[in-house]
Amino acid sequence: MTVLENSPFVRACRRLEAPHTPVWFMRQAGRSLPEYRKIRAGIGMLESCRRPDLVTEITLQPVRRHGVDAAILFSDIVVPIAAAGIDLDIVAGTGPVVAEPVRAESDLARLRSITPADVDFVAESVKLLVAELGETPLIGFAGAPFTLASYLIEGGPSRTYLKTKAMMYGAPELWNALLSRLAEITLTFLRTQVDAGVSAVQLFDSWAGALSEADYREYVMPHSATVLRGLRDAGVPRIHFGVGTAVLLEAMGEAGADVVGVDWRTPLDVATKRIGPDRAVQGNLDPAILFAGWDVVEREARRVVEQGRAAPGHVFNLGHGVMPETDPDTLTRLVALVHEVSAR
Ligand code: 1CP
Repeated sequence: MTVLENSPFVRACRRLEAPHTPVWFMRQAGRSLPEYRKIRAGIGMLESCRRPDLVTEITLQPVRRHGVDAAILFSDIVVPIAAAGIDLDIVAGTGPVVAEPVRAESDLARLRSITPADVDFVAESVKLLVAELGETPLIGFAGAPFTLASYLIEGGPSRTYLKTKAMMYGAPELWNALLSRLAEITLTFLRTQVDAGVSAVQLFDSWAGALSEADYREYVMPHSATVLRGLRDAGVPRIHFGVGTAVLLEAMGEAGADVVGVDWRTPLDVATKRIGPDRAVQGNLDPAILFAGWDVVEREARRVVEQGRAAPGHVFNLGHGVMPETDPDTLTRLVALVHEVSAR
């Protein structure tokens, strides 16, 4: 095992005292960085995810620039489903687009199981990164079954998840067959990353906030639990994140998480009461705050650090990903501020 147990990030995930509140940002690698735009010029998103030299360089860029406490593997949630045989592309300015959406029983055959060999480029990237990163932990990640299913069923990004919900409520057998297959693929994808040396994993159920708690518990949670509980003995902290999940926080913890990601709508002290004493929290500065001027950023970041003290462990992050238009210097300054105001 190569889990960096003594790093502030892993210690906070495990609810142990850390020298300062660790900080990293969802989407810290990406279009906010000029060095990212330069290296990606003319290379498709999926292709860059499959090239370990590019993955390594892009993952390291925000670590060098901002001094964050963790790196996150440069990849995308649809990488394993492309490896499973689904014809898809990641279209600039849009996101994942699936050529033939999954709508019927007969479509399930196009979603095969995967073996670690199908995503060998990910294992190779992780090994290169672990060697380069030294004392900085690397976070592996995957999309959760519900969020992946939403892209497969809708065929691309959606605001309403109409077709997704129609299948979930109207064809529960097909729904459960699809989500079971996705859970199995996701578990293989995350195990491959753990075996290659990541120090933590994050399961992104970005769009689960579209559901009520009762429906989340009935139709989604069992499949996310297959993934998270399947990693119980993997030895790495498991982070479980979604957007707009105020009413789901307790269930998302129960699904088998060590750390629950919280968006900006729920203060961390309130979130902690819901999640309970057995799990750490991650979050939750509104990414839009970064556009309001430094005085506001400082005030709000101090508030997040303060409210995070109510939790048994706190990893500072944004409430969702870095917007592409963000000034990277603001992020660098924010990392230094969080370290300074939280130093013990
Ligand atoms: O060409 C580009 O630069 C396209 C933009 C881009 C990037 C940089 C996409 C398309 N994906 C990524 C990388 C990515 N995706 C990372 C990198 C690691 C890091 O955080 O630094 C991660 C963690 C993801 C995960 C991801 N992809 C999620 C979950 C996180 C979240 O933001 O909620 C989701 C929902 C996706 C789908 C996706 N891929 C890309 C886009 C624009 C989207 C969202 C589309 C939509 O709104 O539905």
